Amino acid sequence: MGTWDKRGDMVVHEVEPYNAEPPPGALLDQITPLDTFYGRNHGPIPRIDAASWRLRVDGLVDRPLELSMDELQRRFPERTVVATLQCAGNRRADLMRFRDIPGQEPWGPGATSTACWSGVGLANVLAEAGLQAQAAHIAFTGADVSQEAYPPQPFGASIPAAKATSSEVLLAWAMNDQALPIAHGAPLRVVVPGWIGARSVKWLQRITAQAEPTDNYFQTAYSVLPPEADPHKTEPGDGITLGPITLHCAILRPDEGAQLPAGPTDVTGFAFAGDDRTVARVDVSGDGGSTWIHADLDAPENPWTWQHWRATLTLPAGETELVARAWDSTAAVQPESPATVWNPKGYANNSWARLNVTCHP
Ligand code: MTE
Ligand code: MO
Repeated sequence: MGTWDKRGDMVVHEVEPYNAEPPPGALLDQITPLDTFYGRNHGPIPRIDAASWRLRVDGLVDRPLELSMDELQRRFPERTVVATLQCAGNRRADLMRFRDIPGQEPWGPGATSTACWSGVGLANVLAEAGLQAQAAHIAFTGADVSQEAYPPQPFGASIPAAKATSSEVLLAWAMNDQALPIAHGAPLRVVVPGWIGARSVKWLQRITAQAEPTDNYFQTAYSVLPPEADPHKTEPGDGITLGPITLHCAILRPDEGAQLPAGPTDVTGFAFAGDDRTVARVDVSGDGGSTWIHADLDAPENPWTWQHWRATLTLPAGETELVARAWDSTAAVQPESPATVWNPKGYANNSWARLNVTCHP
């Protein structure tokens, strides 16, 4: 196995920095194996000496901290949370088919995966530092320097203090009961359940409490711009900065382009509501969206984890479009088409999942 220790059938969008997603059929398990978990990187993996590594906590706090891994593990209770990570660029390829998005990776539906994360609650560490009243945002800085930013800078993000002090946000050193792999942010990464992957900063070095969101390049880079905007000539504030994930779903089986016998066909996928919502219903169609049946939907494990679903459709001979759409606990439903949600950087495509199969009599 190479540096990335990934399975052989990953869809690799970029080798350096490594950007790859598993094929949809590999996401049927509730917990994604480490060798299958998607990877999204903006720069080379930083070299960190675990022995001399320290986490700094500073800014608008009463007691700035500097913690070794040993101190983190001894001073705070360990916590485990199952959570789905999802890149904001997931399913960009479907937006690109509607209208091109130059210079961005054509992610399919696999830029998402679920792990069982262990570490300490960010809330506990912030409580130890003593957040001051004006500390409305918590900023994270990683150790990797990205050339995508001008001038090059470490990857960073921030989240509002209200989210940062909720029980589900972790500083994680383990993934699926194993040491966090270097590729996924060792020695320590942030996990912000229900929010876009870009806020879960890997190779964490520093946590800063501040009055405003971070001015790190990647905070506003992950924004939905109006369709007419030129992504190279935008000012901070031109777009909607992404935080909570939007309701979406994916069809995992059958495969795109599959040749199947006509008749009863099992269709499987997942749906994910994002933020602290859950999925309430998934509709599945075997005729391009003319008629629908309700899928059998798994109960939510918690609000931050995908829910798998399955349905049996009776498919006629010939070419057929399978469609799935999810509804969430607020009764919101996914938009029908990529045309509605197209944006210049290709984020947050949550239009109905569609896939073509051919059935023989
Ligand atoms: N953290 C750092 N330091 N550098 C990065 O490039 N990529 C972010 C986030 N955290 C990134 C990062 C993005 S865009 C996503 S979607 C997730 O990490 C991907 O996490 P994974 O590679 O563990 O799947
Ligand atoms: Mo991402």
